[in-house]
Amino acid sequence: MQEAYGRAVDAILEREVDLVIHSGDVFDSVRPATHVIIGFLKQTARITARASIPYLVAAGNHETPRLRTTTAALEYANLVNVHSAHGFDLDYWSEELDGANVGVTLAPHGAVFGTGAVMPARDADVNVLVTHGMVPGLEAKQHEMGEADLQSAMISAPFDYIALGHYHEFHEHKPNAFYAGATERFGFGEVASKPGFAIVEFDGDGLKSVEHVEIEARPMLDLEKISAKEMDAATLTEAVRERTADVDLDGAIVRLRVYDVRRGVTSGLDRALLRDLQRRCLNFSLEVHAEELPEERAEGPVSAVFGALEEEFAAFVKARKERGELEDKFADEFLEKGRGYLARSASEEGPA
Ligand SMILES: [Mn+2]
Repeated sequence: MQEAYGRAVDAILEREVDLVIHSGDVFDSVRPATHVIIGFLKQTARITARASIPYLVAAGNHETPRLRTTTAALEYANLVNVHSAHGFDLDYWSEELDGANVGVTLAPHGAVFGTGAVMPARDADVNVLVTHGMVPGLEAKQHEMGEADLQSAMISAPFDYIALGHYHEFHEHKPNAFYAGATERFGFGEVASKPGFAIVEFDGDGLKSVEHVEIEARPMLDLEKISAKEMDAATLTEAVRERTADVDLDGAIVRLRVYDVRRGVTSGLDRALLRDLQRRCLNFSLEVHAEELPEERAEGPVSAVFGALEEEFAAFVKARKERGELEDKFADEFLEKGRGYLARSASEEGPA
């Protein structure tokens, strides 16, 4: 993730922008690992400290503490002159940039609930709103626990531009409201995504243009699944070799799923072949499943990585019930209890 962010910073510096806005989920948790924080600060300092470009962040759902007393990791960003809004209130920033008074209203995840209409500042020449969540009507395959639905009252105020965060794709919601998209792909469900950021230009009449700038993403390959029903270790080794033979694996994130694998077969796989694959790929994962090759669903090879958690859980229980691993009565109770816990955890993460 750090590498992708560094490439985004390279591209941003090349474009000689006047202001950088991050619309949230800088970090994927309230307490990110130290090397993740350091990596972010190092790259961000190239924009703020070295190039003296102002940098604003409105926190997303992942990095917003549930308790007001918890310090958010985004607080560190202030050390490299980032203006970050990661609390539970709206924030306003303004500065004279290139002869125009630019006013930016930051509505972080913690301030989205309970905030109704937000109005542009009267004395700004260019008015921008930054917020994080799902816009109404967005048919997303990506759903997460604790995400916020943005109220249309908030995002229909007459801002020159609304910078939206949360959805990983570059997406136009309205002519003046866009998701910039993520700088990295986060799972096999996003194989087709184009990571990058948005360059937004203004002139005397307001918004002039919005352009998606792609950054180089590491290749992500989901190889054709193998059904190993009739295979012993030697034939499965050959099948893996065949699947990976004519593919450009170097530096890629690669997944190969094998189904119907009989007991003891994987321990006999050719270790040298696996080591070679792991060496060539940035990440090679051989997923071994004892169950049968699932039938492809109509929507294609979209993985469950970003499926709604509740759906995933229900599918998990259903599959085990059908295979006889769970007794019917227990499965139904388990499902109901689990759903209850999920709902409770979602509401605890919400407005409270
Ligand atoms: Mn988010």
